Amino acid sequence: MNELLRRLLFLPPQASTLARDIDGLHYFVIISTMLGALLVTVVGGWFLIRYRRAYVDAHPDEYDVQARPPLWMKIAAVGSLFLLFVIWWSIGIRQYLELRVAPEGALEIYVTAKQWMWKFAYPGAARTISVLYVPAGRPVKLILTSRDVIHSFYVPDFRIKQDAIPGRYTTEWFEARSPGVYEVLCTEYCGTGHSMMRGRVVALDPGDFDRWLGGADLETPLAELPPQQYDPPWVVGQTARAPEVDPVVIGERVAETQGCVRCHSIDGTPHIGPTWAGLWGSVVPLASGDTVIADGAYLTESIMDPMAKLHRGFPPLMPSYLGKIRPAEVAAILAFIQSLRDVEAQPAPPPATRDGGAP
Ligand code: HEC
Ligand SMILES: [Cu+2]
Repeated sequence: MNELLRRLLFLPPQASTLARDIDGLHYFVIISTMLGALLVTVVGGWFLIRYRRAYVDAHPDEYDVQARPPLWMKIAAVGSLFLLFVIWWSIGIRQYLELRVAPEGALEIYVTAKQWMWKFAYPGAARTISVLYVPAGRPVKLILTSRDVIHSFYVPDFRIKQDAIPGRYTTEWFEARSPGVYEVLCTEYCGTGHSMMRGRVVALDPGDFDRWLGGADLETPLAELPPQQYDPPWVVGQTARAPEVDPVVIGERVAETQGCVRCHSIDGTPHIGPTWAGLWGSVVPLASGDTVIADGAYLTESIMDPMAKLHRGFPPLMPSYLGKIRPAEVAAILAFIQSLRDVEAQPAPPPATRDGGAP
């Protein structure tokens, strides 16, 4: 019955312990409204025929136009509506409490939403981005907040959805029934990147999860994930493994998430801003006529206060990132730019010809 209705309503798999109860309520609401609609239709139809004008006119003596419904009928009508309310309310409050109150001893994971990604912090020092690792068969409590606007953490397969609100902590909990990969969506419109604000819950075998939290390698389960759907975790701290804390890799990732690469090329092709290929250590001609060596100090200044020194031949389009990226991220970007030191740069076209013809 459950499975039939689930398929009939095109609901996703019931992958959490709560999912079935929530679907049960869903079925109850749908079935009772359908029965209600059916009742109204049948009674209305019967009235339509039984009391049609031609019949009533032909049999005036059969009708008492003064008739009023007896008291018992009024009480029954009001009473059954009230009963319906009480039944729904008691089912609802039970499920609400079950949904809201995490069981004792649930694993607590902090979730920070920001435009446009999810960050997860586990007990200990483990951190991941976009991919939430949890043990299957154990309750997990999420404590959510947002760094910017309202987002909403939604896992359709688990039937859980909760807003993440800046300056506030909200919670939700779930227990994945079995190991697997489940989709995470943001369901609060949060800006231009909203539709890309996706993630995954990877429910691991509890033993695997403990090993992962302890810093062990997890090649097998992760390798099974479809590659195009899987966003590799950025793990720092206790569970850090060499390739993931390589600042060059992090820098490249930050440059992508922050949108730097929309204006800066990394392969030397001309773009809106100066290419990063071969930039590190080069002599930069400035709009003021001076030159400057592109070292860490100059590059940091260019990111935080881009108007202070303008690269000659480029429009003053670069936005300031002061307060928008953390010092560690700046350092990672610098490491990334440094790694592009030996990439051959092509001469940047003067702005006037940029629209005129392809170089
Ligand atoms: C809207 C386009 C745009 C975006 C986005 C952008 N930049 Fe720029 N950037 C420019 C332009 C144009 C210049 C050249 C003018 C200037 O020096 O301010 C520049 C200059 C720079 C320079 C100095 C390079 C030089 O040759 O003088 C650095 C370093 C830099 N950007 C880093 C970044 C980083 C890091 C990000 C992302 C966090 C970023 N930019 C995002 C347009 C952009
Ligand atoms: Cu969002």
